[in-house]
Amino acid sequence: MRLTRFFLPVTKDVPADATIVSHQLMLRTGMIRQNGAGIYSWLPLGFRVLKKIEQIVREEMDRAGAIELLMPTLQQADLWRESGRYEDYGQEMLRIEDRHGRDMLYGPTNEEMITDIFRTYVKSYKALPLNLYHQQWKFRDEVRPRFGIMRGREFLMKDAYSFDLDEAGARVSYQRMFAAYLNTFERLGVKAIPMQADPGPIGGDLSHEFLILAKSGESAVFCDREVLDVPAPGPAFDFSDISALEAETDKRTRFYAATDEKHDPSVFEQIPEDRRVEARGIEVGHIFYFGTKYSGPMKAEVQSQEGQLVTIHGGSYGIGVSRLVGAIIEASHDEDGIVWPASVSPFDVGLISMKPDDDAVSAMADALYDKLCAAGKDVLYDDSSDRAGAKFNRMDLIGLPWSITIGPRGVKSGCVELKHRATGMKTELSPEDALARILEA
Ligand code: P5A
Repeated sequence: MRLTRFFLPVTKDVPADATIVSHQLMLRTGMIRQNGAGIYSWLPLGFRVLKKIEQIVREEMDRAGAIELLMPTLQQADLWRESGRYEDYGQEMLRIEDRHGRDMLYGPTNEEMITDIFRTYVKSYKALPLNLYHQQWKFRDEVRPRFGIMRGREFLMKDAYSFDLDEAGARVSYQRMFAAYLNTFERLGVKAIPMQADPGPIGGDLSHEFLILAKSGESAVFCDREVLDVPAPGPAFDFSDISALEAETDKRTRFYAATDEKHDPSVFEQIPEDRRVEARGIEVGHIFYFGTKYSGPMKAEVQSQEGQLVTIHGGSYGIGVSRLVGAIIEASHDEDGIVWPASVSPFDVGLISMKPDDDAVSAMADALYDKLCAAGKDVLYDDSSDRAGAKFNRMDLIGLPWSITIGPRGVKSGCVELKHRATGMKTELSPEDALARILEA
């Protein structure tokens, strides 16, 4: 993508209510545009990151055996009357009336709708376990939308829903998502720690939040330092191995880790002092086991092997896909701007032409641009006539993992400058070697 053909409204103007660094950087780099309180447009740079995260989440859900579908944003109030949540949800629910006077709502979550789909089609134990998920926009009329997309009113969530014959099966499904989340966050380049959590309006008796440690986090968290060092299960993990699933969960849950709502100082103080971590965290995922909370009142029943009608046991599993864009920036930036983990970066490489009006420089830059693209890399090619300093600052601000600079001096010596954003390391080398270095990274 040539910068002169792209839409990248970089700006210095940041409103005073942008108090945290990720919000400021997303506005400065032209990733998002606020359209109303807690409501944002995703401009091209931000949209690219959102799509990358969505795709990694999708691949890891699929790997764990969940099946993707898509439910609408608007829902009928009647479904929520069946579960009893229509009244309970209160003012966070955006209620709408259609032209026929029917009560509708903009979905804040989809437990009722997926339970309705399930009960319509699934009648036998043979279809279980089943896990269905989608990635869809939600609306919650938050009292205090803040921190940009981090606590929005409209936000993108991945929500998965599991269906099992009994509690034992449902706990395995829960552990499967637990392990899948660890792999997902690992691939997104962040460390998210599972912590005991309060189920809130979703309900149930078993719930974990996944939190990224960051100073700007909304939750106070308390944990044993050891939990930070447990590695993710990894891509070779067998999600059908029930004892391995249990072991993965136990490896973490045996260490103390809780958000303030569940914090028990008397247990925390038994941890050796040098291992006690008191920090703040951003909640990027939340998983729940709620048994028959929805299947009971909504009569989601299947026939068991013995021919009996059994009410299914359910769980739901959320990831804050749009919140993750901000959370990743909170965890990965420096004084010059964003430092994207390679897996979610909006482009893989920035290519800076120092003198686009010089034919020799352009020829060298164009040739390298073509080679990088042919090798499957997404390149942002700065072919603008801006000053050198402005070009470098902008490239650092948007934080692509690699940048390559080509100027008249390099044309003479046959060299380009390769810069690694995370370490700041710069190397002079031939265009071929720069390409090879990027491809092997
Ligand atoms: C789980 C999936 C649920 O809604 N129902 C379906 C369950 N859980 S949750 O914890 O309430 O939300 C899941 C994740 O969504 C993100 N999130 C938000 N992101 C941005 N702005 C918001 N206002 C917001 N509210 C929730 C969080 O990452 C949360 O973990």
